[in-house]
Amino acid sequence: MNIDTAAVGRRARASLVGIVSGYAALALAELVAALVRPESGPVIAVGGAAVDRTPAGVKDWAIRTFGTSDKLVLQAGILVVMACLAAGLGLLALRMRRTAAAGVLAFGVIGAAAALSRPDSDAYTDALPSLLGGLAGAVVLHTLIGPLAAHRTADRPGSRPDGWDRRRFLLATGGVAVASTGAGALGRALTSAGAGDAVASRAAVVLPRPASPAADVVPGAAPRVPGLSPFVTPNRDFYRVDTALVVPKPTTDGWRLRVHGRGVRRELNLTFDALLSRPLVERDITLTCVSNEVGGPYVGTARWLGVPLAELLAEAGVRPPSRGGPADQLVARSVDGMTLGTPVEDVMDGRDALLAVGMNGEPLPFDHGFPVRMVVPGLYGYVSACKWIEEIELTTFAAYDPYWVKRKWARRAPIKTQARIDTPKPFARPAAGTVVVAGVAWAQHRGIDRVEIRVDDGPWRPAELAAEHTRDTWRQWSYRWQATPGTHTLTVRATDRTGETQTERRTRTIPDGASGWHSVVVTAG
Ligand SMILES: Nc1nc2c(c(=O)[nH]1)N[C@H]1C(S)=C(S)[C@@H](COP(=O)(O)O)O[C@H]1N2
Ligand SMILES: [Mo]
Repeated sequence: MNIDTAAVGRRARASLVGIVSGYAALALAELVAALVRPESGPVIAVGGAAVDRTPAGVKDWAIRTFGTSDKLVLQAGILVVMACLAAGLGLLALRMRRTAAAGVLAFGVIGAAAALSRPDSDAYTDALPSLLGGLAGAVVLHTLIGPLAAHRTADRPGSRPDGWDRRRFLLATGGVAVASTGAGALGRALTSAGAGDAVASRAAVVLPRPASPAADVVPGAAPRVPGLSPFVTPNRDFYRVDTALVVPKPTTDGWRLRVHGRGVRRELNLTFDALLSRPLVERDITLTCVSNEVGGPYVGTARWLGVPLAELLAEAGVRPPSRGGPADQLVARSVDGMTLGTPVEDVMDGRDALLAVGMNGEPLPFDHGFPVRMVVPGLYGYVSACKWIEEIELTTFAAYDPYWVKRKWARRAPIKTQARIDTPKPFARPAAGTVVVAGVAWAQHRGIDRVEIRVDDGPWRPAELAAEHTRDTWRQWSYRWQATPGTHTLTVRATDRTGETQTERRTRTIPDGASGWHSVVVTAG
């Protein structure tokens, strides 16, 4: 067989030209995005648009499978797909130079459309990075492919002679790659300089002392059992769930909170300083994500410092529906365009609904909503815990569906009572004899009354409950198990203060949170 090595080499070079064109497009887009708005760059725009359109089930799977690195996996995936498409366009360019260049431009148009479709996009300039990047990529492809394409048609009159210069090809291609890297790096540098302002802004925040401090967590509420989650979750370990591919980095200077809508008699427009100058309260509250599977990790407790939201609403003239107010839904909007809807009644019923500025003694971390977020005890995060908040609109459930509700999640979602076994871990091999089984149980704002353990199909036995800190926090429990050699299934269930015991029925997380009992299988030996 006779392999045409020249043809193979030409195709390889054409693919390379395609990839370099794509790279040039992305790099220039990155630079333009740094000047326009970092989130308007094509990878973030396409990734974000994909997140917006992902069916709830797939998103749930992604969160489950990749955890907090789901976003990195998504971006890496986009880059791999783009590289393949670019190589394909390079090959196509050998035969159809103009069509392939138009293809690169078309991807720029798709990126621009994605950028404009994002909820946080409010200016047509968001289309610029992808459009200019696409244009640059098209020009690069058209130019670099020229000599390679000419080779094919060298016998046609007027075209370049055969034997196109390898050195010139490498110089041109390498030159474009180097220039692109420079443009991309400049873009990155500009973007992180912008983020630097936010870092300085956060570092400059001095949190006032609370007018109403949280009670100390008594030792009885936080027993020391190896393997048991700490009662207060450190910020660095606190779960993070959001749609933001680029963590928003607002500065306190530019931040305002607008409160408006139905039943608002006096609109509010608060600065960060105005918020901090109000009497602050400090509360320990356990947050839970509706995407948390039975036994899952998306739950944590923090000491929040913030402004009571009900007081602020009352000042604006808002009344809850039970006192004749016309709005039953509070829609919180973040700087990245997220919308979360919370029952006005819940926020104003006396519970510690907060506009939080502090988390475990420091200003909110960027990942957790700096400078201000909402926290409402008893409600899943997606219906209450708006991070990077900048607007509160009073409306009705009938008039408006926020982001997750548009995607088939429930309008109202109080947290379901749950218990989790932290230790022993699944498939652990403890020594037979006394094994301490321990974990956490939560039923925020109702309180946990009882936790029971079952070994295999035996009877339910009461676990030892740690003291209750507040009914808005989880409660720790433990159980001294006399393990006999062999493989056993440990199952836990909790009963909340309304007297309701967790149902055994396992449900998916969609539409309003998973139910069912957590169990682990261990082998004692
Ligand atoms: N702006 C914004 N706020 C948001 C979200 C989001 O995607 N964007 N996700 C919500 C969800 S689903 C949860 S569970 C909590 C998680 O808060 P955490 O990341 O600080 O743990 O934030 C909520 N607030
Ligand atoms: Mo969530």
